[in-house]
Amino acid sequence: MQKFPKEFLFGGATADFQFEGGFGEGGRGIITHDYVTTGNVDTPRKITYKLPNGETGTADWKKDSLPEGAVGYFDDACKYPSHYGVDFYHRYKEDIQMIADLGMNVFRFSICWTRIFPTGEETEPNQAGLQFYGDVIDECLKKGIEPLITICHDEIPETLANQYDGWASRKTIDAYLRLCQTLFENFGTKVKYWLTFNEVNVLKGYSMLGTRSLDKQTFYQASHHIFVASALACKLAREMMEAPMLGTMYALSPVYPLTCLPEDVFSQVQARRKTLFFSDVMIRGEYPNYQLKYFESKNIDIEMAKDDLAILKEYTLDYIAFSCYRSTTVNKDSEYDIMVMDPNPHLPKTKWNWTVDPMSIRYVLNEVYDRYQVPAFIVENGMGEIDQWDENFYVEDDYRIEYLNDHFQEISKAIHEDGVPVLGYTMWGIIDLISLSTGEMAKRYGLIFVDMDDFGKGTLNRYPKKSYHWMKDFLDTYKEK
Ligand code: BGP
Repeated sequence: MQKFPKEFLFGGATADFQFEGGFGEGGRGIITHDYVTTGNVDTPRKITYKLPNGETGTADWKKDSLPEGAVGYFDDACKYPSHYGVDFYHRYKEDIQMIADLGMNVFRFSICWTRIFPTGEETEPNQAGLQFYGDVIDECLKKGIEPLITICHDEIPETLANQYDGWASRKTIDAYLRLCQTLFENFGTKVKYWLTFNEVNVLKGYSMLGTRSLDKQTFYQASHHIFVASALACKLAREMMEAPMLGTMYALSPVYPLTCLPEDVFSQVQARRKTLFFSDVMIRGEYPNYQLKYFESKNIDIEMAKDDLAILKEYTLDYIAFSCYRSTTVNKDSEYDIMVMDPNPHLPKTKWNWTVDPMSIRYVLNEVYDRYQVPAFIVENGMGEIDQWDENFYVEDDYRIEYLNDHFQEISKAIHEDGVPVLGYTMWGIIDLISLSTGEMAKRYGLIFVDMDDFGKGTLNRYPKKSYHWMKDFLDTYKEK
């Protein structure tokens, strides 16, 4: 394998509500994810809600919309994973040290919006929240680690969701920009790499967008507001910081045609556009024709303010960031949904049906560079598995080592054989954390084992896995000094 360049950023990635804990501490307000209960592959996660007439119920947070007027609420009998995370809030020094000891030079984490603005509506930020993230940033810099900040990772303050229907309202743009301005003001001299949003192409419903309805009109209207918010964040960043790098993160695990039947191949083009539409708007700076035709055919009418299109055109992103875990297939009869797996007879799968496809990462790197000619940053990739540990909490995760090694080879080829400019790689959940899709702890991605189970029980102590030692050697050998 050809070596990764000296300036290549190699590190780990996390998200606040899956990792931080510290619920209710330091004046943190409630985010929509705080209402989502735990679950696993067999019992999908639920949102608990309350109706104006006092009735209560639960809804599947992936598939159902909440009934009219429903808002999230807490029920003591349920487990809420975001409330405990894996306690990064109290253990950040130890965690950052373990990452630094690997020889890594970047750490991706996200800001909990309500640590900074507890309801999203305040005009003055919460100092305790700023202090916490300031301390995390300083700790990273002290250890030679570049902080990579996701400003908004799939969450929204509950107040903005309940009062305004979240991103369905333009009011949320203003609230988001207040957050950006505060972050740039406080951390602008220390942080260069920013992500305006996480997986912006697969945000859905109450827990992620703060919207109660899942219909297409609401979804695309909310997405439009996010596009404008992100573009205005770029504008602000360039006014307030010296040479910031602004990206947005997209879920880009690729889709392949199931066969070479021309209809299957064209289905793939159409399926991929459902994903690339988002980066087309935010990097090329305009709504593509295929999407305008789609809106027309579905009677979707996006309400825009006078300057919106000009703003999108002018303030585009500096780089494309993406997650890539697996690949799926599509055929002429598929109802394509990026989250639904169509089988690929050539690839093995994990327990969660995620295919293992190292070449997918080279494929995506080439695809996005051909399309946009901006640098790429792989900010999520990794293998979620059920680990077994011995009495010393040692995990022999050879499957993860193989997965990572195979993916790194493909990234190296994209850099050295294809000439794609790749800024870096942050592996997802470098320290075991809670799964987004199922709320489980059992789906572990880390190089570092965390002693906690699906019900929040355990010491939360950290232990290096076999893959931790492997990664240290790998970076020592394959990263230019
Ligand atoms: C991405 C999210 C992450 C993360 C990851 C793995 O979609 O950005 O927050 O969790 O996927 O998914 P999961 O946790 O469901 O295994």
